[in-house]
Amino acid sequence: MAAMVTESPDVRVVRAACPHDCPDTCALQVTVQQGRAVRIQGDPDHPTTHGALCTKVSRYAERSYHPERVLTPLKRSGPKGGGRFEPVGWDEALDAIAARLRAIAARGPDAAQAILPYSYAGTMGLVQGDGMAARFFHKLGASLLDRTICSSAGGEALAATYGGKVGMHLEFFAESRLVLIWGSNPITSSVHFWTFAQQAKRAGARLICIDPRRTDTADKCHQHIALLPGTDGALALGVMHELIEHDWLDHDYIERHVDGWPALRERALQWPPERAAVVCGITAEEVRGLARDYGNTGPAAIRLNYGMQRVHGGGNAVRLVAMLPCLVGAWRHRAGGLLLSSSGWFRGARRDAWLQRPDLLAGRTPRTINMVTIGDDLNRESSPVFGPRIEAVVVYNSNPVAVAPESAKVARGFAREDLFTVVLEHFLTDTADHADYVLPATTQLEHWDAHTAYGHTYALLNQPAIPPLGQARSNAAIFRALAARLGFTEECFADSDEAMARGAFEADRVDPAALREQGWAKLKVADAPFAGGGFPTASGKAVADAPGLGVPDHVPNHESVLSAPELAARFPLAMISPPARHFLNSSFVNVASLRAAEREPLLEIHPLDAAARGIANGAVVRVFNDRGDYLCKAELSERARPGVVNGLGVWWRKFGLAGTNVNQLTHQRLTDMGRAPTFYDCLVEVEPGGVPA
Ligand SMILES: Nc1nc2c(c(=O)[nH]1)N[C@H]1C(S)=C(S)[C@@H](COP(=O)(O)OP(=O)(O)OC[C@H]3O[C@@H](n4cnc5c(=O)[nH]c(N)nc54)[C@H](O)[C@@H]3O)O[C@H]1N2
Ligand SMILES: Nc1nc2c(c(=O)[nH]1)N[C@H]1C(S)=C(S)[C@@H](COP(=O)(O)OP(=O)(O)OC[C@H]3O[C@@H](n4cnc5c(=O)[nH]c(N)nc54)[C@H](O)[C@@H]3O)O[C@H]1N2
Ligand SMILES: [Mo]
Repeated sequence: MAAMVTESPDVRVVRAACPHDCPDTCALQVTVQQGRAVRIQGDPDHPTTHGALCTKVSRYAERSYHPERVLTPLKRSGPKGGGRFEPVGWDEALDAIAARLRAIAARGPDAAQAILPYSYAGTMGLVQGDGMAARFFHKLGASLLDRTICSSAGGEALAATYGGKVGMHLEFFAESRLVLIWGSNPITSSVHFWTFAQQAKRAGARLICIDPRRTDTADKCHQHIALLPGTDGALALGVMHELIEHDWLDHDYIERHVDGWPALRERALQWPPERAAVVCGITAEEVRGLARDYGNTGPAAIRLNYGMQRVHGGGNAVRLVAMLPCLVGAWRHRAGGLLLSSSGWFRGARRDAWLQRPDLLAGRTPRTINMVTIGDDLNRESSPVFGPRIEAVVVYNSNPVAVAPESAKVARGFAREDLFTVVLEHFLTDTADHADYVLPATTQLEHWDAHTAYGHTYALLNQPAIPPLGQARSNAAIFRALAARLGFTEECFADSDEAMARGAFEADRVDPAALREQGWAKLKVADAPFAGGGFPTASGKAVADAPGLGVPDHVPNHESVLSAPELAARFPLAMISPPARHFLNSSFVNVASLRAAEREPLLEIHPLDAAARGIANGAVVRVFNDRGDYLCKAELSERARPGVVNGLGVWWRKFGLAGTNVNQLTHQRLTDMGRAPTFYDCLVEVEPGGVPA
């Protein structure tokens, strides 16, 4: 077995993979001394990890050995939502959970739909994510979950344009001459991309950041275009207008490899820079300058990220930006093109049907619940349209009470006395506080897994470094035990975690020997995958005018000064809530060293907006709209542009000054494509004061 890099009687190094929801998916080396994981490092040989880790994951041991880890099954001992529990044995907990699920499912042919699994990307592992869990819920006939909370607007837009979530190789950004960092803050949220961008910069490339917030990344680029949230589609159209006017187009590439350009060209001609500038809240010269740079500097690469698609028009905006590299022929070069996600390259390499076994539905078609609207859906009664009221929720790899929009409704739903809630967790999160049973889950140091990535093209294997702490069990082990109690006899319910991890990939696409020996294996993807077209669409061309969708356009926010003037009269500030550097969504908020680095929940507000409201730096402010209020500290800062406030990070509600976080203010309306959330499409007002509860 090649699990170890080096071995001595009491020190060994185990090859692992970072489980977190991040484009970088790092290859890890875990040093274990006398049975304890003492150091987590990046694999120096892995081409994109290159031996470096982010601050958060270099503290992964601190998180795993955290004194507040849940290490035994817990049963609720106080009022619902109160977070009071008593330890119980595994058998007692599993018997009670199985009995409750069985009773619901036994009521009739489709009755199991009243059970909802709720999960996202606490781990991105194929085994501890939707592996054994998916098999279990498919067999049970539970409601299906539309897993939309992050990337589905952009994902569907890429699929409509390129035929899948495919793009440039991360490594080749180092050779680009112009890098647009668009809706992305890589110094915070994908630091390994930033390494390649810096290499390009040192070699003379120009870096332009397109982001409403002046992020730490924006500070280090040559130019920052601080557009209003949700206006990227207008900016892309303005740029296209200039590419056409000045004939900075690659006609040959367009002719051969783009479908529907004439119709998009007509649309773009309606967007002179002056029009785009008004919508974007920037100058026409900024639009012209961006087009001039993009039309005349090659190879040009766009690092698009999901930050720009969390608004009503997110899908259309991604379709528009994704057309840009086709118009200038940037795809001809390996250092040109665009990267939003690389996960589509793994299509066919991952053995999804074997891992998840959708065939266990056996012809049943349970309803699908959108995870974004969990706030409304938990509070719905049975109806012919909705189906049965949700009676049981099993949460794993997610913290919906903190991360889902409009959290007052989410918390109210989870506080329902008649709802049966099971949460598989490492910690007593805001969601776990609402459970009837909390089941202790293992961390990545304690279980097997297999990983794909969405920011590079390497598959990874995670080997356990230490045995499970306390009584923790892996998600897969927990669902295996529940399956046994429910009498599920299919052989797949006996597969071990290790067997699932080792069997996760097609051997002809992901080299099993490389996975075994070095912990990772590269997919075969051409260096310049679309140099000669060959997009994975039906026509093999990039699609500008898609059947059923038409030509993309700028779609205004649900909530903005231009699109909702009456609402804006009461709530004139646009709020975005991008990631905090030392947290990962709501993970790591309880790691003392990382929380200390983020200090406290805060709102960045431009000094002019603060002065107009009598708000002093460091003052407690009330941020509010019709959905609720959020108390935090004001930080007067030019990181916020006038008219836009930045409420960073996803804090746990219980660490908030008044028991809420930014999602108290966000709403459940969806994007134009992909049924996704619109976290950054949100109007608020801010006032001084508000006494912390
Ligand atoms: N440290 C840290 N790293 C993370 C995460 C985290 O929470 N913390 N989250 C992880 C997850 S889940 C994901 S999905 C990935 C990527 O997650 P993303 O949310 O794409 O993260 P960022 O790269 O920070 O990009 C968001 C940037 O978009 C900007 N933005 C907001 N609205 C708009 C807009 O309308 N237009 C434009 N152009 N920009 C806008 C924000 O100000 C922010 O700087 O990162 C992952 N990495
Ligand atoms: N306002 C606002 N809200 C947002 C965002 C934003 O930018 N602004 N970002 C959104 C985005 S991009 C995303 S992806 C979502 C993320 O939402 P989630 O996927 O819910 O992410 P986390 O908040 O990190 O919660 C993951 C939980 O899984 C647990 N976990 C980790 N590993 C395991 C395991 O192996 N087993 C079990 N049982 N549990 C495990 C962790 O302890 C953690 O509590 O949040 C979204 N919410
Ligand atoms: Mo995400």
